[in-house]
Amino acid sequence: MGQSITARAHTNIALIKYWGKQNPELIIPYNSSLSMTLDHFYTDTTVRFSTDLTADQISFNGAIADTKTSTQMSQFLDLIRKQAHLPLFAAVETINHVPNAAGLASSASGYAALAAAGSRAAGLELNDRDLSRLARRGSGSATRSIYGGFVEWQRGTNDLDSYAVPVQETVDWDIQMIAIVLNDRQKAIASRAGMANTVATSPYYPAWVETAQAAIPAMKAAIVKKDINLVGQLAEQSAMQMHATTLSAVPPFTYFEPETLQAIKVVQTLRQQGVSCYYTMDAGPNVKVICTSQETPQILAALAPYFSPEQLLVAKPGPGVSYR
Ligand code: 2P0
Repeated sequence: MGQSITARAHTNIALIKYWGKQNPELIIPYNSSLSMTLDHFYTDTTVRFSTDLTADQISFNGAIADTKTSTQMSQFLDLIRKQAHLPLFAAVETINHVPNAAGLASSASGYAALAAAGSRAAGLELNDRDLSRLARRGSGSATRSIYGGFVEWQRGTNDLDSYAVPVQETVDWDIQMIAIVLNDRQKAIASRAGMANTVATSPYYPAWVETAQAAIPAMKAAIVKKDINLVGQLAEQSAMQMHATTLSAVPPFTYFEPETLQAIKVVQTLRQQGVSCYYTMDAGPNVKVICTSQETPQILAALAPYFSPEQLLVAKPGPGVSYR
């Protein structure tokens, strides 16, 4: 019986978005991305390889995982088995401390935690760079969840040189996010299919790659300056430029819903009143507000007429992977 290892990884929200793969099998992106890891939302995953098992046993929050999830996770475990020369099945228990359907990517924290617990349980001692490369094979956004604070996923061109690096691991200035959970319906278009369609058909896609790459050094400079307004402006631009590529895809599609625009309007109005707040959104309708903790009460009050307290989740910058 192998050792049982538990790892914790936190989810992250991209400020400069990842959108599109130059290599879908290895998950090598067309553009670098830059994110903030969140404190409140994380995944705890326990992995044990065992001679007693005749198949991988995978559970989520205490229940057996569905076939699609189990298959994806088993394929990911195959990468670890191959690297460790370990021909054993694994028992995997995952507890997601990401509120149900919060519109926060649980694949980011999920695959980062699975990479960390799985590799260690298999006897591999990976450094953070190799852990980031491994997590990348599960889900692109997981590449960044190895580190805390602000993190850059350097796109690279192949399996060896596409990984995340810390930009600012300890965030000692006032920046946080309010996640506005607009609805918990299943996404109409999964991000994986959405980005593939965009890469293949949007005439704006080459411009997306160029502008996203140019935004990375600008965002890093804004983080070094601890300039919330510059960080927010650049993040907002990146999000809307990404969403413009979906509108220009053939056939066109969008993740916007009416409530998305309602939330954006509240943020814009607050900003006109002098509040430093900016919006971003991912492959779903939910809006995340980038702001200071100081102004958060005022922003929550402005959102209150439209959204219930349960729909408004506040998160500060969080840490990288740890072992329990
Ligand atoms: C991001 N998103 O940078 C971007 C912005 C959504 C929009 O990464 O196919 O689950 O597993 O690599 O990482 C969500 O997509 O996609 C995502 P795969 P992933 O956070």
